[in-house]
Amino acid sequence: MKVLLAAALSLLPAFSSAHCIAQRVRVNGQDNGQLVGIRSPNSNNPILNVNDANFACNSGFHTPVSSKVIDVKAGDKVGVMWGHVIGGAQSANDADNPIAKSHKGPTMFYMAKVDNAATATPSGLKWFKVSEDGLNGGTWGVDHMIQNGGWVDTTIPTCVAPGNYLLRAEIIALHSAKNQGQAQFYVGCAQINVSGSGTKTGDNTVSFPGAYSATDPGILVNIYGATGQPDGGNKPYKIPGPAVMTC
Ligand SMILES: [Cu+2]
Repeated sequence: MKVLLAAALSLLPAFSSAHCIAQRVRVNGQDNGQLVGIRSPNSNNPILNVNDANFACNSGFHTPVSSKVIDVKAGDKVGVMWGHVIGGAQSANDADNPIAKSHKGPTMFYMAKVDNAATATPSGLKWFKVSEDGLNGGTWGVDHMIQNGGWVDTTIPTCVAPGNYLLRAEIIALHSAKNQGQAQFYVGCAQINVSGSGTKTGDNTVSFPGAYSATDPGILVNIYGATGQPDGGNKPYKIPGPAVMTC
């Protein structure tokens, strides 16, 4: 009985306390504040189905959803902050904030042109990839996110046309991804208004859902090498989705 209880307790973090939520937006390092200009879900549970109808921007939002559209200039550095729960840490010295260290995987940003970023419906949009951080020398995008206190930054391409966009921040946690349907997708969408003199509204655009398959090599993948370390077995990791847009 005692052994069973200990076993059950040791499993608990895997179920209840390891996930994360995108919840803040900063522009050139300036934080706009919690839940401002971003659609953040109440639940930190990941999406597991690549064909989920809400794969673009998640669902179950903390309400009211912010009506703020954040002004940025093409070329600005825009960051999204991830945290274990809304507010960041769930408790003092929360080892799973911003996310459990086991949750190795890539971080990415996509953008999609919309008429009004505060009200736009995320399904049916044409998304282009702005940046990605996969596996380099044993270090994952998620490791960088943890090192940066939950923040991941991207640069708005200088050639992007002025107007409203949804900026889609994504993390894929691959610790269980050797089994199909067990890669964990974390998503949040920032609401931004880009100014500048660019003309492009995307390259290599994709749909969400639709861009990913459950058997993509970067989604159905064993990230553990022969020594049991999450180093991708020293093989290159193929980040899902299209090529990053270039100006
Ligand atoms: Cu998790």
